[in-house]
Amino acid sequence: MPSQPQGTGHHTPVDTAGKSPTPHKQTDVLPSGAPITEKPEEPYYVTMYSPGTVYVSMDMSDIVPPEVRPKPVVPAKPPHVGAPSPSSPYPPQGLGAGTGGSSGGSTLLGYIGIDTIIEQMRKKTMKTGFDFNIMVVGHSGLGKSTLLNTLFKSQVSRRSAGWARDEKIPKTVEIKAVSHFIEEGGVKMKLTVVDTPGFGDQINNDNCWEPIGKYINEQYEKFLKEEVNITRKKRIPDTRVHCCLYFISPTGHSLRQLDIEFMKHLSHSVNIIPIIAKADTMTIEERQDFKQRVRKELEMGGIEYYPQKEFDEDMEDKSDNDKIRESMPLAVVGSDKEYQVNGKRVLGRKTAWGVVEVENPNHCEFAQLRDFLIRSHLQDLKEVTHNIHYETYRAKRLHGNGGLHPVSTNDTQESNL
Ligand SMILES: Nc1nc2c(ncn2[C@@H]2O[C@H](COP(=O)(O)OP(=O)(O)OP(=O)(O)O)[C@@H](O)[C@H]2O)c(=O)[nH]1
Ligand SMILES: [Mg+2]
Repeated sequence: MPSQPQGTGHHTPVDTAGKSPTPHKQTDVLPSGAPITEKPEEPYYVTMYSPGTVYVSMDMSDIVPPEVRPKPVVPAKPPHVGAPSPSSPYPPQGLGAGTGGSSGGSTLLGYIGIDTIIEQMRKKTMKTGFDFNIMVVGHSGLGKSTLLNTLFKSQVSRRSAGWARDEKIPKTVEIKAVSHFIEEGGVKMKLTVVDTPGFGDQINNDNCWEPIGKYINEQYEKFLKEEVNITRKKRIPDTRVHCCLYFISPTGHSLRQLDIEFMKHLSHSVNIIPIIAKADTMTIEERQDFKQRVRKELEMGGIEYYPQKEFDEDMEDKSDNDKIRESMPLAVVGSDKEYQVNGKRVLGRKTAWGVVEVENPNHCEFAQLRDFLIRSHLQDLKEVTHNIHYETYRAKRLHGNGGLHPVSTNDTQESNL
């Protein structure tokens, strides 16, 4: 496993580009009220790791040793911090400028305004937007395409294949990445979903992970090529897969050899999140037993999945992630059909004995998966992709290439394992 490169984790990237994206066309509205827009012909790219990124160290003791620190010079923190105006009575202060004293935000330095960095970053990010690339992989018919639609409460997978709303989702036959523009609460996101054909259908299923591994590495290669270009784009288009949802068949027995092979081969190239598909086909007890067995098998096989223990940054991180790891693999149900339950419209699967509600935590763990993926770990998934998986690929690639020479397109490495 690669060691975490220096300078990661404790630094906060600040995008210096800050250019507004081109306006986009609105085509649909999510049930949650978030409009979805699609504009494949003129993609807008956002990356948190663009060239020109400045890393801001938050620890002032790095900058000024205590013995040479000047006396506090700045007045106490003004009452309306966050949006300094040109007419502000508190002009920007450099360390060591002027004289005088105060007992402001810091007893030593007075108020400098460091806490406004967060607001500045928020504004930039609101302008530039986010991108997130998610892939689904697993045996055929496990509900991969369906879950993509469920996750983003939209017809993302259907749209990608060009189906109408009421048609049955067809079998996926090729790796297909489609981008969508989602806006919620003023925050823009370019979401790319990568749907893959189910594997396990072939007579010989050996190496069926290869096309997926190749796709993942091709995205790293594209990014690397942009990085080593003499004239670089202001923002490198980021098509790297930030998260791979791996669907496990709800057999109740054990993992298939294919599952183990896939995860073993790709867990060092991409963030794999194993999930149990079609959880509505198991009883609560079967589900718990199966989850436990799968965890044990993954451990015995030495298979790392996200969130990887070795990348926990501190005790708080560890304790949060331990809880997640203990509940893995989450058992989910997917559906893009809505039903009326207790006067509310919910996504669910209608059976003869009632509706299995996708977002009801008593029915399955879909809501937990969604919260984990989007509401708590989205940024971390991107950071681990960039700082660990991409870095490993990049180091091997450049090393193998004898230094920082531009690399040829046809020269993508098969694997960065
Ligand atoms: N019981 C149950 N059925 C599901 C669930 N999710 C999807 N299905 C059904 O399973 C069938 C296959 O769903 P897809 O989403 O096409 O599966 P897939 O994994 O994309 O299949 P491939 O494209 O062939 O790899 C459809 O009939 C879905 O309605 C689920 O959570 N529970
Ligand atoms: Mg499919």
